Amino acid sequence: MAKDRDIINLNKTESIILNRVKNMIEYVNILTRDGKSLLFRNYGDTEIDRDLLAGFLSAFSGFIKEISQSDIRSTQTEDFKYYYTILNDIIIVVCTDLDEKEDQVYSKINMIKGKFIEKYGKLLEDGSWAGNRSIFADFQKELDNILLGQIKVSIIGFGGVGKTTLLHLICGKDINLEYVPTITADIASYDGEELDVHRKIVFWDFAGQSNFRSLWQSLLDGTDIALLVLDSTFENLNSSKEIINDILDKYYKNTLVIGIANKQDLPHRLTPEFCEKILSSTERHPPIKVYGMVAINPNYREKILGLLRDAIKQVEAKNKKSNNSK
Ligand SMILES: Nc1nc2c(ncn2[C@@H]2O[C@H](COP(=O)(O)OP(=O)(O)OP(=O)(O)O)[C@@H](O)[C@H]2O)c(=O)[nH]1
Ligand SMILES: [Mg+2]
Repeated sequence: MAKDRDIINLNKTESIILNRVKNMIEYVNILTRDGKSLLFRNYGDTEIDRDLLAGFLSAFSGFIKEISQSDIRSTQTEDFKYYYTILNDIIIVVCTDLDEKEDQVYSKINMIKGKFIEKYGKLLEDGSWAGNRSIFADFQKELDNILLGQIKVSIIGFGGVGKTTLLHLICGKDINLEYVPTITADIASYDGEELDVHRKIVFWDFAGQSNFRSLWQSLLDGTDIALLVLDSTFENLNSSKEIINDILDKYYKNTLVIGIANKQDLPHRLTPEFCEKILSSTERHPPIKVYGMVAINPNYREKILGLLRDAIKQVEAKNKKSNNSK
């Protein structure tokens, strides 16, 4: 667990390319040779025709004899394409839209296969598996990581507003009261379990000092959720509107932005409601919601985790909808 929470400087991890291929996988079914489903995961919004699926599965016994362990085969119906491959006594079926690119599906199936072997290969090979399906339940998370990719959360805002402190609060790390300005950006990879997601979450903590601002637009690329952190002063609120006007509204119109009115413990701070009023006068729909925060206070951890949980649900629901309306 600890290794998932390490914060790494971006410079060392420039080679990380976030894997975000538009998801056109309808579902994944992992089953035994005799057609018993071990794990079924639906990624599309399409109602699965269970009868069709059952008929299709029963036909598998015929196909299976012909394929070897390294093969991936496919067959298609009017609406969907079914890819299948075997691993000892296990069959992996991936159902996709007809227009999903074959080489991408192949590479995902190979990743699924590799992960499956890593986790269960020994067990299946030495014959000690007694038919208990529940051991495959935690493979859901691996599937989600492979098929949906990671969730990118960008933490933006001007220098000293508390972005790094907020990241530490989220990750459950010790809070440093001394201000150490971030250089370029830091990335923290976070296991999503605490946030009820089966995907890995990657936080990008931007450097807010003025000499790094020219990087923001490109660093935001691929962001699912942007946390715009304010220090809740009037001056900062006004200049943060520029981040919305000049970058977010121009280049990331569809990215979910959440305002964090930080430093609420200090005197004469603007309320989150006031900040929300000012920020919502920009062109965004839905308007930006703003929440009060004290990032140096560990009691606020549950609050920020709750906000992230809701935001991720919102993003996942939106992704499903847009996949479905193509
Ligand atoms: N009183 C108070 N201080 C805070 C709060 N959040 C952060 N700070 C302090 O504000 C200072 C700056 O915090 P950082 O988290 O480093 O700010 P940052 O936004 O990451 O700054 P850059 O990396 O330069 O962009 C630190 O001294 C923090 O301890 C808060 O909620 N209340
Ligand atoms: Mg910082």
